[in-house]
Amino acid sequence: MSNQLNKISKFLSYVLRHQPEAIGITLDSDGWIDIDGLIIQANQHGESLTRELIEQVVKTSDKKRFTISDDGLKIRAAQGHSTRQVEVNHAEQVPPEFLYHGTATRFIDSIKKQGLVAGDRHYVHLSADEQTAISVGKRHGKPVVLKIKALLMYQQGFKFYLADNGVWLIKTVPIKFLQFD
Ligand code: HQG
Repeated sequence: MSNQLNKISKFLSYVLRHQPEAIGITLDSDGWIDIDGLIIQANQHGESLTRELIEQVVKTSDKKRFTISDDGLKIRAAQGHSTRQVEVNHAEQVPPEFLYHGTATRFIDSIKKQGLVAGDRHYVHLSADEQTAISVGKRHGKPVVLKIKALLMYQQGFKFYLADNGVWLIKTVPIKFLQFD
């Protein structure tokens, strides 16, 4: 992805996940915003945005971070929200037997005490494969992958959600469902 598109991707993450109010937009409760309205507000706040640029970012995003609605009128972040404006109605799904969480070794002591917690985000993010988990963990330091007994959790009443882009979401993972080796 070019520098220009990368910058726009960061801007879209910022306003669609975290601070829509920074450019005076309001997301609906599922996280959607009208693309034309977003472009007008972004330009008024010094971010030169066009429909073509948005479409290129959506198409080339390595993690499929953003979704354009079927009618082409709206956009939202697929997952990763922290703003209170949004509680995306992600699809509830039965998880596979195991899911993975990539983190950094420096967090392990705390995770062993508290389990996995969502922190600033609405959900803990889990991956279906270990490779993705490693790259997520690397963002924070020396990566380590935790294996989660997902199906067992589900059978015990925990709800799992699958975001538009294949990321698994859950509110919390208690220690007893985590495998550290
Ligand atoms: C850790 C990226 C201490 C947790 C990725 C993680 C993902 C604890 C960090 C998405 C803890 C939070 C999410 C505890 C959890 N004590 N640390 N009890 N419980 N943690 O960035 O999962 O590029 O909020 O292990 O690809 O790293 O944004 O979450 O290391 O999909 O599109 O607290 O973000 O996508 O960090 O990443 P984050 P994450 P984007």
